[in-house]
Amino acid sequence: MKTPMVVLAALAAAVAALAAAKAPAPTPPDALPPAAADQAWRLLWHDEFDGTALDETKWEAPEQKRRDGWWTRKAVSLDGQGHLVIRTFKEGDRYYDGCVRTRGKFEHAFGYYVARIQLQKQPGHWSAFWMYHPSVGQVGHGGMDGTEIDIMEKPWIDDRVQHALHWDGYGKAHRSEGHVARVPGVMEGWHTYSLLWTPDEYVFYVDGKETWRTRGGGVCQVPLYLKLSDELQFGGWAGDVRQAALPDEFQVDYVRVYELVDAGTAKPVMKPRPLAEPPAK
Ligand SMILES: [Ca+2]
Repeated sequence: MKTPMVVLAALAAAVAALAAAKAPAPTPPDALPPAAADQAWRLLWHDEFDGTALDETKWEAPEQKRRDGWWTRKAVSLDGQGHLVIRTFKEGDRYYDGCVRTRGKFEHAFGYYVARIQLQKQPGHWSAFWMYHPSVGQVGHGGMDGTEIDIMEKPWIDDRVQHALHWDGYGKAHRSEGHVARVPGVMEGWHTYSLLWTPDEYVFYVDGKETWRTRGGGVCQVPLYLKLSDELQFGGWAGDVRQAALPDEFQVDYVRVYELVDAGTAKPVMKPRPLAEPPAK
């Protein structure tokens, strides 16, 4: 029995190496966190936003009222130069913006999640790169059974970037943790926003530099889907969109998800921990 298993393992490793060699490395390359000697990062899912139409095998663009505006598919486009564009605009009496999400198409736990984004210019609305699943609404087990992970929220048109976690729903049991990082120059040009999510902790980065590390909520152990969204309000967190010179937009160069695998077998190494109640305060 021993020899075939060894042969199979070697074959699996060879196939994994071949697959890795065949897939062109995305550009620009990502500064991935260091992996252990016997482990490697594998690109699991990505969209480079090439072409002229949103890839609907990967994303859906919901249409609904959202805060003081409306999410519309008309706000979501590809520019033909490799970028997703999410616009904020006024038409008639209504303010519109957009959202894309991988609900039901790509849902995953753990790994390294990165998006390269050029932010909006105007006040009154906020861009965000985040992860969500309705399991966030489950009260109990802290955030282990579902956590909203806000990798980047940008309600301010200055150097501040927010990272945040929300769990146990959004009602009385709601809990959250957040951190505001200062990133000089973040409003200009392209920047990456990323998350290392392991079963034990979250590490947040801007431009590959660590900005926050936490175990908030006990760390989510279940899959979440990806969201890129804009939200607007008539006064509030980001200000008043009625004061903004519209249209405005933010752009996304790519979203990539890497998983940590065994360098020999190419099998994922990060496994969920059993759910537990958070310690009593
Ligand atoms: Ca919970």
